[in-house]
Amino acid sequence: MTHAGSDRAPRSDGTDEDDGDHRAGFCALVGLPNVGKSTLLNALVGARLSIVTPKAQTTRKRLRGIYSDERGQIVFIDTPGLLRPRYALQAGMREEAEEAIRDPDTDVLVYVVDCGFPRSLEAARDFDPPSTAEAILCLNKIDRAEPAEVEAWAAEFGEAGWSAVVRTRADEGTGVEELRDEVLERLPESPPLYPPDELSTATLRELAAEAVREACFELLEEEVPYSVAVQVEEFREDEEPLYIGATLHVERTSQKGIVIGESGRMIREIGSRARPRIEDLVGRQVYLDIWVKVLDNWKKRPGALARLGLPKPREEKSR
Ligand SMILES: Nc1nc2c(ncn2[C@@H]2O[C@H](COP(=O)(O)OP(=O)(O)O)[C@@H](O)[C@H]2O)c(=O)[nH]1
Ligand SMILES: [Mg+2]
Repeated sequence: MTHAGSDRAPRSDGTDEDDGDHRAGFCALVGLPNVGKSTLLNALVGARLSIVTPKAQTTRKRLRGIYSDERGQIVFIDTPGLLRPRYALQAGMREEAEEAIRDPDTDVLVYVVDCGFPRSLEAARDFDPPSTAEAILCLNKIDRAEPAEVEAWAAEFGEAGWSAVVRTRADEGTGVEELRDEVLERLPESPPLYPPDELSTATLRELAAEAVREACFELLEEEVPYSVAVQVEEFREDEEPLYIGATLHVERTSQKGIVIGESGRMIREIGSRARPRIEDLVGRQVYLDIWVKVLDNWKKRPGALARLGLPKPREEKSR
């Protein structure tokens, strides 16, 4: 595809009237848990916005990452994995993903599969894309299958009516540029939707809270990180270093002890992992203060989920 104006200097004020063939729109990344959606979002945007861990179900709500160049702007939407919900938080997570799929504003849908996870290929075969969006199939984790197999799947899905099939290895950035190009050329002509220097619609507070949660997933075991919700209560930009006060909510008293650790060792380790990541995002030094509190069974209580700003099921039956 050629761009008449591609050698034109990018405008940063977003008020360019001569937009030519500039494109802009929304692209949702969807698929089963753990297939690499958040890794892709970060690679596509070129910033560490979304939590990536080897553990499934770490993404709890939609997160927007924005990519802009002189050809156009893509607002990528990372979503929770399409899982079978077992409690209120998971029901809300599932609805988050489904809303992104059905949303008439979603121009392009990227359905992500893990080449080393047969069930995700099965799920792609069963997936029924909405008529409102163009659907691209992304064969991710190509390193986890034989090249001949990947080839065969690419042919199979190509014939099955997907608008495009792209092969990626998201953790190393392979194929990411091609995926971005395939998305971009399917977006409508439009001026930028957000200022081109913006990386996300999430606030720095929200991204800081996610960085703390990511450290929890790396350092805490079994069910404990799933029982953690983080809220940034104080974000004092007029102080040097930037002061961030966060509360880490757990579900039970026994978990509080684990998260704090012997003589506070664990909570200090969580803080020292999260802090440099937050500093990268805000571009300055950060003082991070973390408190641990018990919020009984918050994952199962729609009221608590709402208080924490987490998705809750829309039609919760009264109990
Ligand atoms: N081998 C391999 N691992 C990957 C690739 N892409 C992502 N991962 C890993 O897969 C795990 C899950 O990734 P994540 O992005 O959190 O998946 P999500 O649940 O779909 O958002 C992480 O450990 C990633 O590092 C890939 O292309 N190859
Ligand atoms: Mg994720």
